[in-house]
This record gives sequence, structure tokens and C-alpha cells, in this order.
Amino acid sequence: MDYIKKKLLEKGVQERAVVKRLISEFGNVVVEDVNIDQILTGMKGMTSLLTVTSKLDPENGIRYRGYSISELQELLPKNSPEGEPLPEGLFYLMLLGELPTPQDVEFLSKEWYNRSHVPYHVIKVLEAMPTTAKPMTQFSTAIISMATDSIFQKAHRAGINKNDYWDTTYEDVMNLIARLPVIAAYIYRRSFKDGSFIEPDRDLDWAANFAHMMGYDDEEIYRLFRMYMNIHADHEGGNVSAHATHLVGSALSNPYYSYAAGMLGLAGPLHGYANQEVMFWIYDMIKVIGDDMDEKVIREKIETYVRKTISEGKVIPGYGHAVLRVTDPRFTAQQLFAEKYVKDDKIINIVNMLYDIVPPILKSLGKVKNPWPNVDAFSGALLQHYGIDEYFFYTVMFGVSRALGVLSQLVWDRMYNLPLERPSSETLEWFKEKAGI
Ligand code: CMX
Repeated sequence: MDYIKKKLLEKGVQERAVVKRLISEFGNVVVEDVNIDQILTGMKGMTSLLTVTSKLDPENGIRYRGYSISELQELLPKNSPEGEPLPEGLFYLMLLGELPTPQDVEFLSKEWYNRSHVPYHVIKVLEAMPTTAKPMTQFSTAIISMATDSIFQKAHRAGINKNDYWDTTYEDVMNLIARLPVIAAYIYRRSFKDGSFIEPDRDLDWAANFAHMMGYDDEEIYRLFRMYMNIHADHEGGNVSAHATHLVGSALSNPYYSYAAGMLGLAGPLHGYANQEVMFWIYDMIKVIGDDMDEKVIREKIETYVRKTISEGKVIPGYGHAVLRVTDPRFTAQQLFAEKYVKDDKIINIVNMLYDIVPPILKSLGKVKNPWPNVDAFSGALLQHYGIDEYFFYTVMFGVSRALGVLSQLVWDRMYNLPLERPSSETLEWFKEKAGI
């Protein structure tokens, strides 16, 4: 057993006892009331899940095990003082709840490199698909086809004790995280480049290797990938990708199926697909407003276009959030990265202008709970600046990063022996009766 697993078991056994006690001794404690609108608007603000990896504060944004993105910028190990923290460190923090040392990060980089071999049949499954198949279709298919390798599933069939489920789940999770950049990069190259496979480099960290296998070898792009992989990694338990992974995992489906379910949710326009949608929307806007004019005129034209989008019954992609009530700190992190590295870029300039123009318009509608930008408002602009302008691929990149959070949570779900998720549902008659209609 490696030392990370040993630590996990030590902490896990104690916490499992706490969860068991909460259910058996304190199960009747009432924690909050539930309103009809919460049930009918997607359970917003209704506590219904246990999350360990991160917590989303509506006013302050994401906290990974209590630390904000800007705090982690200082606290997580980097491979150069002016660079970005390595996502290996964030995974270690989310999994174990303690800050990693540079040696811990190095251990994970090596471990993921050593586990990165993708079974050949997965490549063959991908090759059977047209290169025009949407990258998220290819990505989720590849993940499901890799379930043939599930150690958890074999162990479960062999009848292991449920207290040991976490162990084989951890093994699957480590293999999955190690292989995802290889699969994603291959999908990128077969869909948008010459289809040649670039081997991972044993001297690179996980995020830099992802960029390298996609065909981008430059320290600045490596930094972009490290930052991108850190900020998209987790957003507590209730978002669609995290919740879907947990829900399917609660049926003891193997980690490959569970994570694939999360990815199919991420692919929706109201969730991770929004990072593509932002770019399509901006380019459609440029076609209408033109791009060669002074700032005052272009601002007026953008404002008119934003209002037109809303009047057509559509949302402004990249704006709004189900929980956040301020500018997403993940948006700000990308803005800071752009300020540091990008001198002038037309699309980034437009994204910055939208940040001035969109919130007052959304506020004026009187119904949008959060008029501020989310993570997806900026990510595409940065990626296209570095030449990655294949927008359909953006959600796959989001998905590779999201694995770090939802899969560490899955290990904990199994450590706690959380039962099958099975909420109640009611008929319209029941709601009418409760409302006295
Ligand atoms: N543009 C226009 N209208 C918006 C809006 C936006 N960006 N965001 C919310 N609204 C509207 C809603 O459509 C809803 O209108 P109706 O009452 O007419 O149906 C109203 O405002 C209230 O919605 P809300 O409670 O503020 O928002 P929700 O919690 O229901 O939904 C979200 C949140 C993110 C789905 C929504 O803000 C949205 O559609 N944003 C654009 C898509 C997007 O950027 N998604 C990415 C989110 C981050 C991620 O997961 O990656």
C-alpha cells in the first residue's frame, strides 16, 4: 500500500465512524426547512449531499478544503517560483485534507505517468468513430470502454467487504486520472490535427504533459494548463458533473461509469458546454457588429447585441450561476493570468468589455440572481489566444480537470460507505395540496 493510501485509511476510518454516528445517533436532528420553490427549481440552496473536497461560498467563491484559489496560488508547490501550482498538489489536498510537500507532488506526477498507459481497445473504439464525432461524445465513450479495466468491479464481484470498497476505488481513480490526458489529447489530435499520437514525457508534470500530448510545448502554455486544471477541478457536490458522478457511484457502479455520467452532464449547455457556447456567441456577435471601429461605437453595438440575445429568449453564456452571487474567482484568476502574459488580444479585449456591459443589463431584468461572469466567460478567450481554437474541445479540457475533484469525492463516498441515493418525488396533486391550491 503506498503512503497516500495509508494516510487515507487512517483519516478515513476515523471519519467513517463519525458519519456512521451522525446517521445512527443524530439521524432525527432537523437541519433546515424546505420550500416548494427549492424543490421545483432544482433543489437550489437545499442541503442534500455530503461533500469533503471543496465548498462553494456564494459571496467568496470556491474553497478547496478551506483554501481559496488565491491562497493556494501561494501555498501549493510549483516547479518555479513565478509559475502556477501543480494540479497534483490540489488533488493531494482535496483527497487528504492537508497541504502537500513538493515531494508529494513529485510522487503523484511519477505515479500518474506510470499509470498512464491506455488499453489498446480504447484507442480502437475511438478509431471506430468518425473524427467529426463531438469530442465529448468521443471522450465519454472512451471512458466507458475503459471500464473493462475496473479493479473495483472485479473486487466487488469477488465479494470483498464493503469497508474495503474505497481501496479498489482509489486504484481505479488513480488510473483514470493518469489516463485522461492521454485519451483527451488523442481525441484532440485525431479530430483537429494529423491524428498522430504523441507519447507522454516522463519529465513533465500531469498538466504540462496534457499540453505536450496535444502538441503544445511551451512553458507559458504549460502554465496555462496548470492554472486551467486547478480552477476547474471542483465546485462542491451539487453541480451537475459532481452530483451525477456521486449519484451513479452510489449504485456502486464502477468509477469509470460514475465519472462518465458526470461527463455527460458536463456536456450540457447550462454547465461545461457553456465554455464553447461563449466562443460561438462572441464570434456570431463579431459577424453582426464588425470588428473595426472605435471603442465607444463597439461598446454600443455589443450592448445592442446582448439585449437582442435576451429578447430572443436566450441566456448570455458565461454569465450567471446557481450558487455564486459575485464575480466567479475562477474568472478573476484567468483575467489575472491574461494580464500577466497576454499583451493584446481582440477576443480577450471583448471579454473584458462584456464584463462591463453584461452585468448591468442582466441586473436590470430583475430576475437573474447572479448577473456576474462565471468560469466559462474567460476560458475560451485564453485558450484561443494560445492557438487552441477548436471550441468543441474545450469541455473535454474542463472534464479532465473536473476528474480531480469528483473522483477524490468518490473515494470518500466509498470510504464513508454512503448508501444508495434515492430521494422521494411527489405528484403535482401533492404540491397543489401542500400549497392549498
Ligand atoms: N442570461 C440571461 N438570463 C439568465 C442568465 C443569463 N446568463 N442567467 C440566468 N438567467 C435567467 C434564467 O434563465 C431565469 O429566467 P426564467 O425565470 O425566465 O426561466 C432567471 O434568470 C433566473 O435564473 P437564476 O435563478 O438566476 O439562474 P439558475 O440558477 O436557474 O441557472 C445558470 C444558473 C448558470 C444555468 C444560468 O445563470 C445560465 O443559464 N447561465 C448561462 C449558461 C452558463 O454560463 N452556464 C455555465 C455555468 C457554470 C458552469 O457550470 O460551467
